[in-house]
Amino acid sequence: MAIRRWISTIDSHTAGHPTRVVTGGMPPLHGDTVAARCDDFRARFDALRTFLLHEPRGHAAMVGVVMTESRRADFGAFFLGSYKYLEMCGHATIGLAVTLDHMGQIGASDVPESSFTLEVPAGIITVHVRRAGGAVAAVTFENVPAHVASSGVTVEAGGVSVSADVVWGGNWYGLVEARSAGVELTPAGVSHAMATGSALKARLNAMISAGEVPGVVRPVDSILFHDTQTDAGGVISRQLVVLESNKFDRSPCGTGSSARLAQMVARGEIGLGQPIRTRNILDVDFTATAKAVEGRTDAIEPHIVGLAHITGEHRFVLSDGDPLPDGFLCR
Ligand code: PYC
Repeated sequence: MAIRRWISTIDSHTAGHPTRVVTGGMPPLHGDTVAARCDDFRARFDALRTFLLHEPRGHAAMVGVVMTESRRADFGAFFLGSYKYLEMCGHATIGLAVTLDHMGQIGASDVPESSFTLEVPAGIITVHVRRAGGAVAAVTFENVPAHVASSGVTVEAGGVSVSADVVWGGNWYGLVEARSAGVELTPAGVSHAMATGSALKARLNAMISAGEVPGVVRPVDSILFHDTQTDAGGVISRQLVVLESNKFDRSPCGTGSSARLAQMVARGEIGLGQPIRTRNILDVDFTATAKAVEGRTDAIEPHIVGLAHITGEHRFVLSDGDPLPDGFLCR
């Protein structure tokens, strides 16, 4: 069998959502910043994204991370989605931190905590890895500032009429109360949530491009459905992020949790420094805390804590005569 291409990866999952970190086989990229290198990759090598993320090597929910040199931080990385490039990705940042630890790149396993800065297209973030008993026990990332851009936008689509807040958390989100959309935040409710969420996203984005949503110019990447609960441990935001009609975030979503923090602080539902738990439909939590941003009252700095687990090490190849070299996705 003649091999025309190979790419090696280390895969992990963060609260159920997959991350595929590329460890070998990528071409050199041009650009002074990580955002510029991501643009270069997109212009010249987008077929590598679909090769790695689409079927038969991946699937709609797969997220990839390409590491690249940074002149401003300890590491540089950009995020590949199955449909688009992401400016920031929280679950994949946690997956990357655990992968770097697995590769021995961020300190010895008996060191209780290692920290590094990471340049991503959205900006520079700080990541802390806490270890216990020689293994990673928690990863915290201090995200780019999050803010509410517009609140109380009425969106009618998918058979429902809801009120959405448009919020930046490293990606753009439309935040919708799950109950108001008839969405159930359980594994059994996922198909209905994806149909309703993708219809709401399409309608909200049509409103944004028509200039009907004051203060918002960029389309939302996802709809985040949420419900608030409390228990003896405090506030829980149960949530489900719908990215596309066939794609939802299995994790509580790092950038979505950041957006949710900004919304809850803006509404006075939580205070700065008050940790909440953001919980996915599989009952796995992140801990999320809003911190103040110096010189800004309209934004918060989200600190998100979670954990990832390595699932495999791969060497993906393209063999001669493969009829689907770029992979495929079916909606
Ligand atoms: O965790 O930020 C996140 C994320 C975005 C898309 C998928 N996961």
